[in-house]
Order: sequence, then structure tokens, then C-alpha cells
Amino acid sequence: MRIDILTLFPAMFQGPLTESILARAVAEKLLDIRFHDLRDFGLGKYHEVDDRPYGGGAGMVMKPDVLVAAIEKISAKEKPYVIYLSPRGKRLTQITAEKMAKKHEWLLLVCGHYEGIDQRVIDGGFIDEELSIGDYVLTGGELPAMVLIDALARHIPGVLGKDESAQDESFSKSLGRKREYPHYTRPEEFRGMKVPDVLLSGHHKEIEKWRMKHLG
Ligand code: 4FL
Repeated sequence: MRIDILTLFPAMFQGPLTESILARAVAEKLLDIRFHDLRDFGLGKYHEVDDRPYGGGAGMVMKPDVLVAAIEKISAKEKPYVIYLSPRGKRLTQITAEKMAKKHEWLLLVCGHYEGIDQRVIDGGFIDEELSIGDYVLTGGELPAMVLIDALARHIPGVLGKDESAQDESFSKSLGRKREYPHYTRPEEFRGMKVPDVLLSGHHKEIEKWRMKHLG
């Protein structure tokens, strides 16, 4: 899967994408992530990317001409599916992440800042989908974009190990959403707390029953 990211802060993505499972997915070319610095598309002497809101009020609004120039440059030859991370968007779930990973080979993630982007970028058809990761306001769309990439990557064949992806699939199918049971590892007793006997029993049927009963 290819994911292009349009952001004022490409450096924010160093860390999540350079460690662990996502780093391996990138190294193995299962994930092709490309950054586009929105500042490069800024207008005027100061490369301005935002301006004051019509109607007044606090904060700044990201300029439509700058955003659309960037989106059009990235989409010049072929069209990615364009997602704007926004608290006004449709909520990301385990199901929507799974569907999105299966449906789209190329995404463009638009990360907003300040008070948001000029509505005409959305109304003009330059955004295919507005997506929220939850009902809270952050300082920008970068962290939501990273959450989305992580949730999507788990559904790209080869990113997870065999056992992990099979388990993931059965969860999503049977329960309609990702749920987890409690996990334990050694030692058998920690600060007076014991691992539930059934997990030490080797009875796979009973272990499965216990886990299903204790899903979060
Ligand atoms: C985006 C919050 C997606 C939740 C500020 C700018 C946001 C967000 N989901 N907050 N973008």
C-alpha cells in the first residue's frame, strides 16, 4: 500500500514509522510512505499556508489555494483516495480500517492544523472522505494520520505474523470489532497475584471459553 502524507510537520512522523512493525513493513516495501511538506506550496514571500477566518474568531484557517495546489500536484497522473483527518469526520473503527486497507492501494492523507481547512477544499470535491479517530480536538491531523496508518498496516498481507493475523481476523469477523481478553506471561505469581489456573491447564477448549468470557 502506498500512503502519501500532506503535512506541515513531516518530522512528527519520525518515530512511529521508524520503529517496530511499521518500520519493518516499510523496509519490506509492504508500505510505501511518502511525505509532502505543505510549506513547499505556500504562497508569497513567506510561503503562507494559512490566513485569518472570514467572519472573525480565533485561530487561522488553512488556505484552499495552497492545499488544492498540493493535492493536485500529488494526484497529477493517477488519483489516490484522499482522506482529510478531521474531528468532524466519520469515526474510524476496526471494521472501517479493515475495509479501507482492502479497498485502496493508494491513499493521500491530508493533515490539517490551526482551526481547520477552508470548507471549499471539501465542497470542491478535493477530499474523498473526512475521517475522525475520536471525539476530541488535537493540535493537528498528524497523530490521527499515524493512528490510521498503524490500524491499516495490520491488514496488509505480510505485515503481521501468521498467528497474529489469523487471530485478528477471527476477532473482527465474530465480534464485529476488535476485542481483547486479558493476557498473562511469566512469572506464574507476581506480587501475590496468580495467573488464572485454566491458562496453565493446557485445555485449549477451556482456555478459549475463558478468553471469550473475559473479552473487554
Ligand atoms: C482529526 C481529531 C481526526 C480527531 C485537530 C486537527 C482530529 C484533529 N480525529 N484535531 N485534527
